[in-house]
This record gives sequence, structure tokens and C-alpha cells, in this order.
Amino acid sequence: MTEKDLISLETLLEHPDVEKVTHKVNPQLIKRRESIPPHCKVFDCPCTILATRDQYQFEIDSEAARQLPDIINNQVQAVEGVDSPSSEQKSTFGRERAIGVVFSGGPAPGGHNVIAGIYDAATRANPKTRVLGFLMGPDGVIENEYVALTREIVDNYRNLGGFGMIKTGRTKIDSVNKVSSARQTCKDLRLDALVIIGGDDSNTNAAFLAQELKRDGIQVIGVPKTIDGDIQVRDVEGNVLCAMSFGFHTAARAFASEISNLCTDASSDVKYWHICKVMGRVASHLALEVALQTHANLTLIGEELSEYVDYDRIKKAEAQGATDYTAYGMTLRHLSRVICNGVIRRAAVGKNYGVMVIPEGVLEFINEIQTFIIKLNTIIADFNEMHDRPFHLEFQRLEEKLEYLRRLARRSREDDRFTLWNTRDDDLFSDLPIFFQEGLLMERDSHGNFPFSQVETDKVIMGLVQDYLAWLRDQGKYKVGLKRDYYEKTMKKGGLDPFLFGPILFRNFQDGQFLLVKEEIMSLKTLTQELIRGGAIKEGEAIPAAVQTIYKKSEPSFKTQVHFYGYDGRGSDPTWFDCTYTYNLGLTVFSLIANGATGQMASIRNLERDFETWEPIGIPIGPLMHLEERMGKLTLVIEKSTVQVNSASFQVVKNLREKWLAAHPGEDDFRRPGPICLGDLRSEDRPITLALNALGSIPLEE
Ligand code: FBP
Repeated sequence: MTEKDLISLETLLEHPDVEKVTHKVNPQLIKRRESIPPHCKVFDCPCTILATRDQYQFEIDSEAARQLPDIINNQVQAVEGVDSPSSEQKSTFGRERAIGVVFSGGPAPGGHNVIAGIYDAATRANPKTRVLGFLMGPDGVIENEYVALTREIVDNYRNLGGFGMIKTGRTKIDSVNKVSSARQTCKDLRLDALVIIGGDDSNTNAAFLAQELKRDGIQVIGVPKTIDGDIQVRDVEGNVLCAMSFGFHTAARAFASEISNLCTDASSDVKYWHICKVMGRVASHLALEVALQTHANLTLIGEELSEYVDYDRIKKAEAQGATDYTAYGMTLRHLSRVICNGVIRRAAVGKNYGVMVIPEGVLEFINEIQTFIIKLNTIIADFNEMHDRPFHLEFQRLEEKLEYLRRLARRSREDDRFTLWNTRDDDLFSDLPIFFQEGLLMERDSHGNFPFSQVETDKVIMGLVQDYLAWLRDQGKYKVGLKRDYYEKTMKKGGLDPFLFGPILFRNFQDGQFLLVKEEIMSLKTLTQELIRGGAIKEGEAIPAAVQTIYKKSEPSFKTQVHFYGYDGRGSDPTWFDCTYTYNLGLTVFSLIANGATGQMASIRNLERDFETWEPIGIPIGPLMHLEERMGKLTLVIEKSTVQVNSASFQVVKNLREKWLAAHPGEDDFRRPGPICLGDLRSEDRPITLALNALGSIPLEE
């Protein structure tokens, strides 16, 4: 560096280039804010109406009919454009309104565009309409904390990820007090409508609020949000009304982009297995989409594990005139065997590395774990109901919680009506690693959900995998296959005849492309014995250096790197698909409000098809409700949609699994989805799962 390059710190910090490159508003951000997603044609019209689509019917739960009498008979409504509205239509549609919006639950990319769509449509219909954003999620509604949204605020967040504009929270408006406070807020603010942008539980809340606020003339509209992709709605005949919640595509693409980079790194550095836990509290939709996007070597799908049936066990039990219920569903131990099998097969062709995807909710599908989760949910909920101090405050240390469980187990011995937690449960629970016991006893959220994202699911599974691999290595069954060329070259370099040593060292010397050291050679001691037995060396002679090199190369070490993909993808800027989907959801919400709907969830049909075919609709929320066990009680909720094993997307993954495992000589089959960028809505820029599922379902064999 010369004198002329020297610059004072002051001049540096004031330099316009420094200001330019460090300014938080960068060109990418400007491009995002300025991009305008396309809108469905109906929204070009000066006003819209709702047309009932009674061809879509639902099976109505009698309890839902009882609790939601004013919204249970709602029908699916399609938004239709009116080119020349009557003056009455114009004045109803364009009436001045006050609309409250709230985010509920975890962030999902695209949420800001829902608000932008509502804001644009509402202020276009009447510039005096006010859109109020409740702060910090449902707490904002309960506590009347809000911000009046302006064009400037909305413009700042267009096409951007997160829920930063008004933040979010997980409070549930479920008690009489909370409902009454929320109602008071809506009345105080003279709201015409409240829009709840949330997941299955939040849309459940929306239905109850719609019922409650109907008498006040306040409409409630839900919007299907969650990266987990588990809000999917079909009618009774299987017609798809909501194919996917928003945010799913972005999160899956964000995870896939990172995981694809790991595939590249793993196959370059060839020494690690990357274990990637991906979000999805219960359903494995995200893992499935990531598998399709990246072709990772191994992907677990929770729903498949619970469908597993061990026919050998059933037969054995049947032969003894018994029924083996443990044959249904996969056990943790069995799962670890399946994983080890993949690891060993890849190692045998020299690939002692790979990428594996684990859905965070996978344990929910393992019978033995699910039983614990359900029992503990009930125990904690019962305790909370019967005591002033909640379970987690009363018992803060693990040992205290375990002692409480032991007390319950003792009680079950004394009182046979008490069966919730028995001695066997207690014994099995004590066998689990401590970190997992702690995980299973963690505090549930306000909806009673088990906090999977905080449990080291991967550690539970990989602990068993490590143990079994160590055993297999000791048995000589886990070996790294060596390229024949490499072996021959190394031996010749060491002055040894590869053809003399080959049959002594390898089990497949005759025809193997990748040579596998014999199982009985498990240590330098057993190697020496084999060499002596094969006549390659004499008693007391040392193992030749070249043979030692070959042996060492064949010795596997299972090295892992663990990653968690969740919050990062949840906070990602949305894909163009999600930008467009959510903006149109927002426009749909306003059409529903302007036409007097309540208890409806905004949706767009035909998401898997060309944009021109997208159809904005309202789905009645009441009929989606069914009874489910929550916190130990039967509660009305919207059913979570999990991966269907007969779906085209799952079947494609299942049938390409072997190809993606790539346990053969030659290249892996990794796919590079690339990073998320703004673009046009091309067919490949939407969830692969959607495109595949639209092709139909596969009939399952009995
Ligand atoms: P939502 O259902 O509210 O959309 O949240 C889903 C999710 O992103 C899950 O994938 C994850 O398990 C959970 O949120 C994490 O919750 P938290 O933000 O409370 O840690």
C-alpha cells in the first residue's frame, strides 16, 4: 500500500461509497418492495360478488353444528367480478369500513402481502377505509393494541418475509375472558371485520370468534398460514379447495437451497453425513418437498413410519394364536436399522458420506413415543386444571417431574381405576436418555401442542444409529468399499502382488468394482491372522505397509454434522409463488368482507395450475371442525392435514428413494434448486408436491 492509498478514518466513514454499500436499503430490497404480483382477473372489476358453490359439501360434525350454529351452514363461495355494478352494489362494496388484521402463530413468508392485498383492495374500494394491524398477535386484539396501517407502512413490507410489520404471537383467544376482551376491542374500534391470518388452531379460533361476533355484526375471516403446509382442504368428494397454506413453498425452497449446498459440500469433502432436521411440527410435508427439491440421500417421512406393518411378526404371532399389536407402526430401533442399512450400503461403494433429512415431528409417528406424548399431555393438562400453579412452575427440575410421575405410577398399583401412568410406563420412560425425558416433559404451548422444535429429535434417532453402526463395525459388516484401481495401484507401489493379496483381503475380489474387506477382518489382529492363513505372510512377520494403508482406508468412521432448518426458512423472503398467492389471498379477503361473509377462510383454487386458472374462494370454516384430543380433552379443531401415503408426491419419493440413496458406484443424483429469487410464475416455481398431487392418488394394496 502506498502513501496515496492512506485515508483518514473520518473520511472513510463519510465516504459516499461506504454509505452506499452499508445502507440497509439495498437494490435487492428495493426490487422486492417495488415488485407487483399479478392479480386474478376478477379483481380488475370495479366490484366483486360472491357466488355460492353448493357442489362442494362437507361432512358436518354434530358437535360443531351445536357449538357454531350461525356459521355451520355456510357454503363455499367463489369471488366473481362485476363489470357494471348497480349503484346499490357499488355503495355496499365501497362503503367505508374498519378492518382489523392480526397474525397468529409462527411467521410464514408472504404474510405481509396478505395485508398489502387487503389494504390495496380496501382503500381502492373506499380510500377512507381504515386497516388496523393488531400488535403482537392475538394479545393485540385482547389488549386493544394496534397500529393504523398507512400506505407507507404497507409499502415498506411488500414482498418481504417475516411478520415484522405488526409482529405475531401464539396466544389463543379461548377463555370466556379473552373472548369477551377481544369482542370489546372490536366493538370499541367499531370494526366491521377482523381478519385472522394463522394456522389450523388460529382458524379454529376464527370460527369461534365468527360465531361470537355475529350478533354484533362483526365479520371474521381466516387466512390459511403455516410453513408446515398442514392446512389443506378438500370437500367430501375429495375436490381440492385449499391445496396448501401460504409460506410452505418459501420455507421448503429455503431449506432445500441450504440442504442442496450441503449435498454439494458432502460429495466434495466426502467425510460427513449431514443430518438435517427440518421444521414441520407434526406433518412431514416440508421434508417431502425438500426431498423432491434436493434428492437428498435419505429422507424420513413420519406418516410412512406409522403406516408400517411388520408382516413377519404378525405371522409369527398368528402361528401361536396371538395378535402382536407391536407389529403395527415402526419402532425407534427398527428406524435406526433402516438408516444404518442406507449408510452401510453407501459406504460399501466408497460413499461414507451423505445427506439425510429428518422431519422435526417424526417422533410423533413412532408408536412408543406418541404414547408418551399423549399420556404426558393429559397428565400435564389434568394437573394444570386441578392446581393453582401450573405443572411447569410446580415442578421446575427434571427430578421433581420424574418424582411426580413415579407417584402416579405408585398410585396405579394401589388403585386399578388409575391407568394413565403405570409402572411399565415409568420403567420405559426411565430408560430414555435424560435430554429426551426433559424434552418430552417440556411445557406445551397455549394450544396444547408439543414443542417439537425444541426437542433434539435428531439426537434421539442418531444416538441409536451411532450405537448400531458401532456394533456393525465391530462385526465387520460396516466397511468402506475401495476402488479396485486404487487398491491395485497402492499394492504395486508397495511392491506387492494385488492378485495374491486380493482374495485373502476381500469378499468380492473376483467381480467387485468397489472392494469390500472380509467381515472376519475387524482389527489389525484379525488381519494378521487372515494374511497368515492365506499364506501371504509368515507367523511373526509384520503386516506390509501397503496392506495396512488399504485396511485403514476400509475402516469407516461415521462423522456427522447436525443442522436444524426452521426459523431461517420461516423468516425467508417469499418466493414469487408465495408473493402472488398471498397478495391474491388478501384481495380475496376484502371481497369476502365487502360481500358480508363471516366464518369463511380465504383460499385460491388451482394453485398447481397456470395463474390464469387461479380462482379466489371462501371456504366455510365451521364444517372443517372435528373433535380431537387436546390437552387431555376432546376439543373442536380443524383437522391437520398430514402426508397421505397414497399421494402422488409421496409415491414418487418412495419410488425414487433407491435412486437418490445412490448406493452404487458413480455420481449421486442430487438436484440443485438454487436460491430463492423474484421471477415470473413459471410452472417450476411452485411446490413440486402440489404439481405431483394434482396428478392423482395411487390405489394402495391391501
Ligand atoms: P405455525 O403452525 O404457527 O405456523 O408454526 C409452525 C412452526 O413453524 C413449526 O414448524 C415449528 O414446530 C413451530 O412453529 C415452532 O414454534 P415456535 O416459534 O413457538 O418455536
